[in-house]
Amino acid sequence: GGTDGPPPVADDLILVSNRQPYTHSYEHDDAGERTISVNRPAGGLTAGLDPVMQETDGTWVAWGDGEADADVTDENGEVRMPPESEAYTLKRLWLSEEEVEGYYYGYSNRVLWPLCHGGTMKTEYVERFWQRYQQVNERFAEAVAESASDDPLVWFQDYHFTLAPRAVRDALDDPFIMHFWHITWPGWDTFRACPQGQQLLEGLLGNDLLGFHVERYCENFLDCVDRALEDAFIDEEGGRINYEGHTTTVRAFPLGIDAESIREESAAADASFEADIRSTYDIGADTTMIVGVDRLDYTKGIVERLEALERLWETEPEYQGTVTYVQKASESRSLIPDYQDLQQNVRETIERINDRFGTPDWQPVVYIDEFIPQSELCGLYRYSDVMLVSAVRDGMNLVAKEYVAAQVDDDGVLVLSDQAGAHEELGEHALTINPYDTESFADTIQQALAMAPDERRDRMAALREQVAAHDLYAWMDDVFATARDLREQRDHDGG
Ligand code: GDG
Repeated sequence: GGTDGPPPVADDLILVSNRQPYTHSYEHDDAGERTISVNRPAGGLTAGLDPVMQETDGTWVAWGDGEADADVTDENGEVRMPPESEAYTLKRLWLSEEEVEGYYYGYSNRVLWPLCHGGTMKTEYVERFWQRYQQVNERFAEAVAESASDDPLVWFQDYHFTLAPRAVRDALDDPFIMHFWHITWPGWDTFRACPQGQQLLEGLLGNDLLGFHVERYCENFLDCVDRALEDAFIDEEGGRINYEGHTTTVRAFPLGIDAESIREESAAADASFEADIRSTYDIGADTTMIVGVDRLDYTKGIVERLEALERLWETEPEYQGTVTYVQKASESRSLIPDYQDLQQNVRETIERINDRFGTPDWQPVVYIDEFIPQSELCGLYRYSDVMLVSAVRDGMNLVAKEYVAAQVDDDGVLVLSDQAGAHEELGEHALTINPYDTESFADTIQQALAMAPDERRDRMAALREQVAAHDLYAWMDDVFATARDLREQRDHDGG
């Protein structure tokens, strides 16, 4: 094709994600009148994709929830968003209680989530989970097909939609479909335990482009396809799979963050903000602050981290009374028993540590379980001397990157698990740990606490450069440029 300037992302972009960018809720004003208010995307990928959608006048398909959501949509579940510009269509799908239980809590989070993170012992192959997962994927695929024009670019997000890409391909005439997989892809020896493995792979091979965070997940995926699907042709070097006459390109696109906005919010959090945090959580002015920020999930290695800290306070008593660990943990998927067990385990471990070492003037571990606004989170990052990321397995881990972007004074130290995708990019300048190796993890925390200011600055400056250069917008450019190339190639090769 011709090259006159950057082509638009797509004329007809259809984005599909489980979570929606905007939710509606009822409020009561002073006069007692019921009004509907809109909640906007708080940050991360959703906030980043919203302006892309506004630019392209596409459709965003997602799970709509609640009466206020239903109140503002038409009979097709559609509403123009955002309210002030009505730039694109948000298409909401209503899920029944059974669908939510089976598709979301069931197959997505009790099968695919543990399976992909290597936890085959946590997977629960309940027949109705799978049935409802198939049913909901079918419904999302139908919604996409209804919204599509002649030449759509369909973009699926994450593991909730393994089957929909193939269904969309079957329903439309040569659509361009891509998918970004936000979690790890396991090796064959783990994946082969899944009874629905073949259908999952076939569903994903409905895509033209399939993205993962890092190269290793791409390799794992190719290997799984190679072993599970006899008729697949694999070009390992080019990352291409041909299956039943259709080609899927598999590529690594490490997701970045909006580093600039984190930097700004962090810079805006001044010394009085630090004093506020310390007084709110009763942390002495001279006490060193270590921080951890996670969704309360068994993949994040929270208990492993607490055990390493316990060992540090035990073997290096000079850190008793001088170092406090702040754990920000947001409750997540708490209808699932494994998550309830984790919550209890985390609380008990913290109590044990605080009982063991705590004094009237010093609490070793501070636990924050309420959601905090982005600006406060950035302040917490900035004024924490050390961040611990100890995931036992994690697709990327954006928290590690956010901490880096918030170090406007270049004086924090990142301790990072080699089991997180982020380690591929940040491992060289962070301090690496294996979350299961408690003794050496504790030593590494000590190394972080004792690091000379020069070394801290050098390491953090290198990390900040990396995170800023590979931010969310660079990621989007890369994804869309690849899609554009593949579409052009497809049009050139002819159908
Ligand atoms: C999946 C993959 C991959 C948390 N608490 C608060 C808050 N957060 C924000 C963080 C961060 C996000 O939530 C968590 O993202 P992570 O990447 O750390 O982890 P997952 O939720 O497991 O995400 C992961 C990611 O998808 C993207 O592809 O990196 O590997 O598992 O942005 O800041 N934000 C605010 N208040 C909180 O209390 N404002």
